[in-house]
Amino acid sequence: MTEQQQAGGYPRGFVWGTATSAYQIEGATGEDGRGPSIWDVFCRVPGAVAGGDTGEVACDHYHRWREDADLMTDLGAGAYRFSVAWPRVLPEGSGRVEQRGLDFYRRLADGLRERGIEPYVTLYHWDLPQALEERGGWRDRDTAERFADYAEIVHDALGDRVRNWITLNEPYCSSIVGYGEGRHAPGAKEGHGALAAAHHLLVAHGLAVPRLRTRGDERVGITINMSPTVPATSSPEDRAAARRMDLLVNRQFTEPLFGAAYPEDMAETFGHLTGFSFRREDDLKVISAALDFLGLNYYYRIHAAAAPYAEPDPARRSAFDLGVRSVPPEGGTVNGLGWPVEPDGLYQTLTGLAERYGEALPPVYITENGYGGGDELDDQGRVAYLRDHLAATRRAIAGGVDVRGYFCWSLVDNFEWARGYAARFGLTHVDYATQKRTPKTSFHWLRDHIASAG
Ligand code: GBH
Repeated sequence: MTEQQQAGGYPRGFVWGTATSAYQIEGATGEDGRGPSIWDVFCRVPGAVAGGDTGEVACDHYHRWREDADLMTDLGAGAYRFSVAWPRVLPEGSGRVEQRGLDFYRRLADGLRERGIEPYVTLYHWDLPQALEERGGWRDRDTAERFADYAEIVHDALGDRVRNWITLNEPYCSSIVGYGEGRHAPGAKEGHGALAAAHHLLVAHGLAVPRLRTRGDERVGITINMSPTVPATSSPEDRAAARRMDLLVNRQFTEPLFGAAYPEDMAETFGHLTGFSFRREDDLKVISAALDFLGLNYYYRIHAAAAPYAEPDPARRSAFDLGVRSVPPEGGTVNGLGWPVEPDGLYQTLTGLAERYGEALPPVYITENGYGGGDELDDQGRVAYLRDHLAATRRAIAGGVDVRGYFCWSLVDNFEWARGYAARFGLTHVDYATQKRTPKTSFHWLRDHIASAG
């Protein structure tokens, strides 16, 4: 072990934390002047969310955040990644600022710092103000400009107490799942619109970067989700399918960010969706602004096989409809939601990023990784998941990848988007009837692991 490495195989100063997002935990959606977001609206669409669940109350974190911060202290975490709800700060998306919304996050950041916990603030975790969606949402370039304004407003209010900034969480989900697959808000199934959304999210990120750097001591990054794609067989058809999926989920985002280029197979894969008229000449320069870190969310690997397109007419196809079917390996381990458990995919993602982008890749923080299950307290599946993904992380570090931190998703069970409250990712169980928090076995396991890592 080198001098830089401490006991347990983690580098000196390695950051340990948990992650959450505003709509998934805060509740209090009608309080202190908050405006509606696309998720408030989407949750009311019949059949959109399992059980008809909504984020109206969620974990009531808006009122119980002190108790949740105490849980972080018990865990021994030195950092916490949370998101700011855009519609709390700007109820109409732009224009009038709601001071009470900003005050909540100032109190939260102060409460964390009093406990020795460093805030990592995500500015956008999917809760677009509904007013902006009504003007086109992420299909429209104007939303990117509005995001940069919003970023500056939050930075002005919190910049004296927050140093680590994450512009976006998972632009793949906000664009392709929201505007292409339609399983997330705003529930659209579009081709061109979903690709435009992906592009405008990247532009929004790039425009916000300089607006978050006005003090000089900030560290600015973006969080993307990555899923390595593996062809189900070695047939040329399955290999081509895996490559299309890799473009959709991964390279569409990493290439502009770290390679300052659009992937060469964009036209071949998406050309039928009426082209790329949303691109402007200087966009790549904006998008590829140098970053202080990359936030990586890793959950699973995708095993891809060629399949018939859902929509035969290419002109009417959604961006998600790529002639690919996901075929998890038979007999493989899965989590409680049926997602493949493949820690090697995390190692592969980390080493693959370092190989592909070299010096252009900033230090990496794993900003989410976790296990979805049911309401068990003795969550051995989650313990094994964390143990094995942390081992994969140490292996990547030993192999030379600059990984600086690990944030477990999630601190508490919460509103799991289209799956509602039935799917649970927490280290801490939440009884939604009483809001009682109970640390699970995995909480104690991670606490001991953090303590022994020093
Ligand atoms: C993250 O997304 C989110 O950032 C976080 O808010 C969320 O709570 C967490 O993961 C856990 O899901 O439902 O089987 O069809 C992770 C990326 C992309 C994973 C969409 C789930 C759908 C798989 N997600 N994907 S499935």
